[in-house]
Amino acid sequence: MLDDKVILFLFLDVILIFVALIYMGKLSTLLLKPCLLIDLQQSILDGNFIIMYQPIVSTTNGHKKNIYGLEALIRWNHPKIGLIMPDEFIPLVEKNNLMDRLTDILLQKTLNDLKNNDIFNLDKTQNISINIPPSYLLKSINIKKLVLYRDNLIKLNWQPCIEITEREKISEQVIISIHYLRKIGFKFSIDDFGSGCTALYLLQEVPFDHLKIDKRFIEKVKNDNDVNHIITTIIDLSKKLDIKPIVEGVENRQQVEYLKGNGCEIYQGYYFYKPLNIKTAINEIIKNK
Ligand code: G
Ligand code: MN
Repeated sequence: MLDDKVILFLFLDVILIFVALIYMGKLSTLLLKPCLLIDLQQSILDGNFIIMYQPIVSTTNGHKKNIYGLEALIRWNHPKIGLIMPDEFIPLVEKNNLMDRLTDILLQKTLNDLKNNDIFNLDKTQNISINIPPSYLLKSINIKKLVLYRDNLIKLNWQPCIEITEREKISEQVIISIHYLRKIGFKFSIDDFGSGCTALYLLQEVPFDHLKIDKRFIEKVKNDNDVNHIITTIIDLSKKLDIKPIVEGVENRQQVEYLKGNGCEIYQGYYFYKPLNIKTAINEIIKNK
């Protein structure tokens, strides 16, 4: 028989675990996990997602914050948990074949935001980057939708750029779609470069406009004396291929110094801007024009 003291200790242990989970912000997600798929399906029907816009910054003309474009980033606005980051819910979306539906929501909401916050008084076209998984480009219906989005975005003075993630393999059919979409006016970035399934030959097959160097490489640069052969080699390679590199996840001045020293000119990361709501993002573009 367990005596009272042991029971009390066990009880305290359980409480401690709960406190630790609450502290780590994991409890709500864990308790709700079994319902998450149902909630996700419902949220997709209801469009319970919001789009944040992270400025991408160029230092080509010496300005500290010359905005080069915005990346549209989706967040799940869960009715009970609140905002959930893509890293936490995209695996569930992928596992349940809901990626096309989510991409439709991302495109639709981004277009709506840009329609409702126009930039007509700016004389320059701005870049809008949208994350699209390779599998989306396999279906002709999706290509037709993208053509319409291109028309609408260009009318609003936005140059659409598709960020193709390399989490999935990029098949021959996807390469054909990329060539077509590029021909009709989309720009293309290869996203999270170096972290996924990219075969180097792809850089030869597809004329990408940008190569986004994954933030995991940048994390390693702690000061401007750190030598990161992978970053410098990727920058060299992309320049030789005439693809402009964009460095993701820049969080401090030392990283910028180091990257500038190695010839990088376009950056994205908390050091410059966190993801912003559409109004703030557009205000920043106007302020920096
Ligand atoms: O894979 P992709 O590049 O689309 O991912 C962008 C994600 O990275 C976004 O969710 C964004 O919030 C996050 N992010 C953007 N800038 C930084 C940064 O400087 N540091 C970290 N850790 N994450 C960032
Ligand atoms: Mn991206």
